[in-house]
Amino acid sequence: MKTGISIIGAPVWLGQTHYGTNLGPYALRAAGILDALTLLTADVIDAGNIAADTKKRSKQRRSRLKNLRAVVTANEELAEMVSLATGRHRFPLVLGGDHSIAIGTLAGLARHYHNLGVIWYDAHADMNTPETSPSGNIHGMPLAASMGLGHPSLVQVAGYMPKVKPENIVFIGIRDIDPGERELIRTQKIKQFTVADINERGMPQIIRETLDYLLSRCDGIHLSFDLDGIDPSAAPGVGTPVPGGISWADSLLAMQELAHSGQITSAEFVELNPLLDKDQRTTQATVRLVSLLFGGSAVTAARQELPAATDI
Ligand code: B3U
Ligand code: MN
Ligand code: MN
Repeated sequence: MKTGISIIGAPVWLGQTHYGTNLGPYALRAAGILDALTLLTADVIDAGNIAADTKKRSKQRRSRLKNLRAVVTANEELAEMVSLATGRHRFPLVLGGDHSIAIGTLAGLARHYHNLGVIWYDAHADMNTPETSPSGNIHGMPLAASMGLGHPSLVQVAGYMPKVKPENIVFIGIRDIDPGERELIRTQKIKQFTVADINERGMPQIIRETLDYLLSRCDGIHLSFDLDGIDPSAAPGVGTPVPGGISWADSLLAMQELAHSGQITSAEFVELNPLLDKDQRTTQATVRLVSLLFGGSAVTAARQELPAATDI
């Protein structure tokens, strides 16, 4: 049983090339994520942000990986904060940041679980290695690194490897997959649900199948929610939008079904870029999704979008 929620901000953008994902935690706090959660569960702590300087590009010529040193430093620190919260039996809720921060989140979590399950809600598989990456962006590599594949300093964050086993991963919504990633998914037999599967069977059923699959072998389940998993029409504020995504309605259903199960033990919401957003839609969407994940009703979530009293 988790005793409360610990919010941890990871303002990182150097895992990709669009400045702005580092502003995600600030935008979400400004949009009232703390109040929204406190209404649902009294015990919410804002643990603040990782302190690492994540603004400066690291000078590292000759490396295929962009900003390797800065990304590793941020993730080492994040791993410690996540581990601390988990060790206190709290629910770590990590606010990104680009998806490279999953390396630190998973490194902090997996110390506490024998078989950590991971739901990877994303347009991308994030399973590239330095050899297969088309971009050199580390946000396309966190899942491979967490499985023990890739650059030694990514693989060894928090001093051990691997963090996640392939049979404990479920992809939901992936649709932009590089050849090397496709090969890994195939050879490692990683479970995946596409948008077509969701349309065919309905999101509640997909979530039930996901949980059945993971619960048979896992002692904790982490939700790694990349906002670009959602269709860009509902979540435009991301650096790499991919059309044909999961609908907004299905994303709400996914959170409700996960909340209903009571099985999620940690979560992170990543890739929100407030500078690329339209009318704060993606920021607001994230607050609604997080609220639903913690048992908020769709009505409560909708109420957060009403104008302030002074505007009426
Ligand atoms: N798979 C590509 C693109 C990408 C991955 N994650 C995002 N984009 N958000 C890569 O660069 O690895
Ligand atoms: Mn991702
Ligand atoms: Mn993505």
